[in-house]
Amino acid sequence: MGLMGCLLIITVALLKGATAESYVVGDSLGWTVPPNTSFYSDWTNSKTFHIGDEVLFNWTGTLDHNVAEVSTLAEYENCTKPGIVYLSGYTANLIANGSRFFLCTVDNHCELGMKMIVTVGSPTNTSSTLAAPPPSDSSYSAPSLTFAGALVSVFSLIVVSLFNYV
Ligand SMILES: [Cu+2]
Repeated sequence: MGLMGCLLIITVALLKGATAESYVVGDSLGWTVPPNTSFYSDWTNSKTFHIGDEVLFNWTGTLDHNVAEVSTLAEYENCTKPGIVYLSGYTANLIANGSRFFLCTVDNHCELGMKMIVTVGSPTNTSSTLAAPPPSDSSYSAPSLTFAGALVSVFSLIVVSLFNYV
């Protein structure tokens, strides 16, 4: 692959990084009882979520699973079952900084690791077990988006310069 090809890929990767992402939870496994209890935390740890991204919960066998959201880490750790559950195809839109706690309420799936914390920015609602995060500032997202835009602009300039050089 030539230099031009490399530069093109780099440019595309950078532009992609600056736009909202849509993630399929668990990738090819989907949302199901995982092979091990750290599967979904490993999955979220491999991602960096931003405001505007969305996570899509997909599984086969409509009533075999569901997705529900609890509001605190304690509820999450206790596998609390809220009244509202969603079916396959549910999309959670990440519209604010903080942590969101998802789990399946079918049987003991949650205890088996079918649970997931999605965090945008600094963790929140993580009272006891995790270190207390600094107070989150709702205006923080604006400068970070601007920064991402600036970063892309700078890299675009570099890429254009390199193209001229080639
Ligand atoms: Cu389940």
